[in-house]
Amino acid sequence: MTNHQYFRRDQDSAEVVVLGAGVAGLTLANLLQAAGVECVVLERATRDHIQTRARAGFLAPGTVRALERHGLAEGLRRRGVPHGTCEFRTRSGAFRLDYRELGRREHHTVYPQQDLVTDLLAHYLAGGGEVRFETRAVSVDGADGARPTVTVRDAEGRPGRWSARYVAGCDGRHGAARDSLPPTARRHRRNHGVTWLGLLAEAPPSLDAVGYALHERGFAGHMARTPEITRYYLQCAPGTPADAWSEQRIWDELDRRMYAAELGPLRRGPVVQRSVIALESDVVEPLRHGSLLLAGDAASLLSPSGAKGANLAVLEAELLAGALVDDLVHGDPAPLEQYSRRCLEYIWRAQEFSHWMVQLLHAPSESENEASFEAALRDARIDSLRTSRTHQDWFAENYLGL
Ligand code: RFL
Repeated sequence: MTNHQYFRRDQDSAEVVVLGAGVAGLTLANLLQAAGVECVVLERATRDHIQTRARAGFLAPGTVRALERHGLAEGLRRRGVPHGTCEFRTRSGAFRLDYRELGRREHHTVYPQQDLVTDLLAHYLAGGGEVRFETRAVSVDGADGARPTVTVRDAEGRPGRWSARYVAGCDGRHGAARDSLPPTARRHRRNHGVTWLGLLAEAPPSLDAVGYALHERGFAGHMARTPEITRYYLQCAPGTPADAWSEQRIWDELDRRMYAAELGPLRRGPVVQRSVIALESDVVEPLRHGSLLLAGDAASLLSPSGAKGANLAVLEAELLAGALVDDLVHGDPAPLEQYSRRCLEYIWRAQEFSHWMVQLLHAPSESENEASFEAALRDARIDSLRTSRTHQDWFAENYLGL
């Protein structure tokens, strides 16, 4: 279908219009499709873009189980790699937490987010699902009525309109769903005052663990993605442009902060992707505004320190799909009425842990006077994690759970 044909009608319609073909939107669309609910996904980007956008990689056991329940885990079962160890490096040395043996004795599955998105998309399309790429939602109107509408623009800027019974805002933190919220919506925010340079290197992992390095020059992180690709993070000054550091400087700084002189050098390779990530968190409350419902990053943004965002997106999509099916197929509106409250419980638990991780990994301080106090608190926290089995069990349970 050409774009011309696509926009020929004044208004298209579907039972549920899903904004965004990310983890949340595609999980939801698959579940609705399986239950026979008519839906369409509107996605701003191209198919190629969403299938190559590297982000998360650590899937929690509950996420894997949820995807398995719905027959969406074939790819990650085949290519995902179990992972259950993290290593903390500080100026007093390194210690490992084999979290597979702690808490509930579960592990992560490392599977790149773009591969999960590719699988979810292929499954949805194979079942006859419809995704309109290069279709940007501009606004959602009439959410307080029975037929909300979504105004869209195609790649050439031509307008169109969709009407629906429900609109699922799964279009992330800068999407149209958030922009269309009524003034009664609350937004709880936190700027952690920390910035990371996020790097993807064509280099094999340098350790068989997630590496968290706490250094007086700032945090450095190491996370395996595939046998050939490793994600690194380097804390940098707020406002640093992504291309400010040369590759040489990046690797030298990573070596320094990861105590390579004492613990062994990192395996270097070309840096193939960089982004600047300001660590921010927020929560929208409530997640339902009439017939507009939020899920994923549109509902709540988590700092990537806790590796929770993609996992929450799957959990919320599953809850939302169940509630929409109950309403639209079984005529029971109660689960949809409880959707926001149920999600917010999970969201705040995840926020609490992510916030704890931010404080563990950094010693941010506005004031020179308090910097040494915060640094000492952080050392005490790390020491407790190193020595207390109770603390380690708590960590494992929260690191893996939702
Ligand atoms: P997504 O994946 O951003 O998808 C939203 C989709 O909506 C589209 N869109 C629009 N479409 C139509 N109209 C509009 N107006 C639109 N505006 C946007 C976008 O193109 C996109 O396709 O959100 P979703 O589905 O809510 O999923 C959330 C996750 O992507 C996110 O929470 C995670 O990536 C967070 N995260 C991690 N989470 C984990 O669980 N484990 C990790 O290891 C992990 N690592 C990370 C991360 C996030 C990172 N970034 C982005 C800072 C590492 C990094 C570097």
